Amino acid sequence: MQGDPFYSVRMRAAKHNSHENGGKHISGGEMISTYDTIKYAVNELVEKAITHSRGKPDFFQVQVELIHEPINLVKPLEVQTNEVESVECGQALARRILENSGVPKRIVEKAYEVIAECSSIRGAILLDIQTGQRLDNWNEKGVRVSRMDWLPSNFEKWAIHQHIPPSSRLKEALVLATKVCDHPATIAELCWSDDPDYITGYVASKKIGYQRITRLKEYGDEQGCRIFFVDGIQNVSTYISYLEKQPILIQWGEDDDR
Ligand code: PML
Ligand code: MG
Ligand code: MG
Ligand code: MG
Repeated sequence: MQGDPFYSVRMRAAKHNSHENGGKHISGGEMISTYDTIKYAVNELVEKAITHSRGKPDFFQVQVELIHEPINLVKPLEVQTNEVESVECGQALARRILENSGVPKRIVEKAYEVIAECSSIRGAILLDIQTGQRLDNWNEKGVRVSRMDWLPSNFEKWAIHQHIPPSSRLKEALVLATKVCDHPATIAELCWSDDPDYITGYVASKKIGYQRITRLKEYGDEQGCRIFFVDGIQNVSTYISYLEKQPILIQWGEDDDR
């Protein structure tokens, strides 16, 4: 995009100490802003940090950084909501959708073993669908996808058109999934929230879109999950650098849905 410069505005909040000193992760957030709207973006992220269901943070950081790279405009993934009656049905559906997206069954099983082992990871896990190996080896940290947003007016237009309530949670998750799935090495993503009061999660892929599943865990559970299933990665650090550094704005037009 040409014209005014853009800034990445990001936040992370923790309790009982900073993340790097073993604190409990409370919340994170990503926005892209022009200079004129930086103070609103910072405000929104501070609001998110201090009103979170995982607790009151005693450490948080907001970082503002000029974006030098050109920003890619990407269409949002198609969204579908799958209503399920129980966590068991939801998890069974998630496994089926992963397989339909091209993740072999044994790798899906492997992913659930990894989830059980990495209960307090705050970023995403990268799993190779050929070998079942975890490609990020940052343990508790995982990979943080950054530099992405969806301008409010365009998001609201999209939400009205889709008859979907315009929640910021859906927006943030769909922005992230769209960025991650736009990379050719991403086969699928599996995610559910670490917030105790939010039980809807999703499986996303370029092939099947953003498939919301209304129950992937029980209320009160603070264990979340975010796994990127990847294939054919020659250079892990180039892939991670895309996730962390490539700036992306989601942009939707009515014509995209015809
Ligand atoms: C999160 O809260 O961090 C992830 C939320 C995933 C699901 C969002 C939705 O589609 O409702
Ligand atoms: Mg950012
Ligand atoms: Mg959360
Ligand atoms: Mg579309």
